[in-house]
Amino acid sequence: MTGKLPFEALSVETLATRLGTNEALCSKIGKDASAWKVREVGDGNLNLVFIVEGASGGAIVKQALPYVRLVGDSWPLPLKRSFFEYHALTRQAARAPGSVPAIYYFDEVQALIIMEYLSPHIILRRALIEGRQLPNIARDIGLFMARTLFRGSDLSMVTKERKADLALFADNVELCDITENLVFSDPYFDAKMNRHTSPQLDGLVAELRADRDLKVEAQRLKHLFTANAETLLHGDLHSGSIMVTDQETRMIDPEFAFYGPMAFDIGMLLANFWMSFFSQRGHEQKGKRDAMRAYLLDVVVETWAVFRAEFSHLWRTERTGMLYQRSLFEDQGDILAAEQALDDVLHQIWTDLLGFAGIEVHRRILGLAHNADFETIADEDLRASCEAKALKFGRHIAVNRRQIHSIDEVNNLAALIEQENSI
Ligand code: SR1
Ligand code: MG
Repeated sequence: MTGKLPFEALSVETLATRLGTNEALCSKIGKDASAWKVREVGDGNLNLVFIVEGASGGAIVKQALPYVRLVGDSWPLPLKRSFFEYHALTRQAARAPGSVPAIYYFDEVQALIIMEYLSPHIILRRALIEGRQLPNIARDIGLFMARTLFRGSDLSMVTKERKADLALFADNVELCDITENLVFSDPYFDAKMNRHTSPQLDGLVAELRADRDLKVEAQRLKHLFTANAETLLHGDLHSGSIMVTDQETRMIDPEFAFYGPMAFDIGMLLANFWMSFFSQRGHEQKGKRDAMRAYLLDVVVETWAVFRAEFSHLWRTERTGMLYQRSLFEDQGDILAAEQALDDVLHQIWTDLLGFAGIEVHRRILGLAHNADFETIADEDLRASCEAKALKFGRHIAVNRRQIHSIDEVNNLAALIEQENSI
């Protein structure tokens, strides 16, 4: 297939014909397209994802559709998200080597990316639902976030290059629009596509939607999201965007990439660990999950610790951008001032990530796009009880984020809410 043909959505039936002469794919999996085995495995909300296996290996073919897959063609969505995903993956590969799948080929017109087939990796969210404790995720994700967020910012980049990149990703308008509405606004009023476990959560949902402090905080965070173009974000860093084995961790799916606040990726990610924590009770039929709950809280602590340590390391060794220049600090012999500035930056990230985390919890329970952690709990009363605890937790950390000073404080709150009988 050449890049000149008009867009056509691939299918299991057509893929081998359309990509049978693609050199990048043939060189990875074998030239005999008639022997290729094709499966469509996309379980996300937006795209087609195929695993293609040939005589000498496998590859992933990911293709954007001109609409939101979850909703259908009543919600058009531009194909150019594939372009942003491709460019985000190349930057992440350079800034955090080994953390994303290798790219073999990109076709802008067909909106498709051919990339490394990660096997035997599975989606992190699935592993956590199954109760699997992965030993390296906190280290790997903490490093990924520190490296991509620091190296994509004015702390590190050449300012002209960063401004050009900012302009490039500023065009990812429709994907930002999804986040702006689905994450920050829709959960807090009866937006058309919202749903929640009903009638069990009706009362609590009404309470949250009438909560003035919460709504103001959500809009402050939305303001931060849209106005603080601090670094190149992954933009959708939840446990469904991470693939794991016991040893390895890879981040995937950065089609929501754009320049935004550092705290967004971190808050969204930690929220997904906390949601996993609150959902464990719904998955306890096959054995107690106390150890899993403890593991998840440890993962939160370690992820934040690794992020801080690596970010601090990069601050001390790679601060070559226009912000907090060494000429003002270290070069004047004032190392302590540089450390004070680092503390200040980390403190701001901390405060904001709690807000983003709280809002992410709410939107996964009240909005359009729910997550499997809760959705796979078949008993609706049990699911609602898990969700109610998560909602309460999310509200507390979003509204009180400026008064919360440590990750242990947040984890203690989660543990206390989990032990409450009344919800
Ligand atoms: C309509 S898209 C809904 C959600 O799916 C993606 O994975 C993002 O999280 C988005 O918010
Ligand atoms: Mg995705």
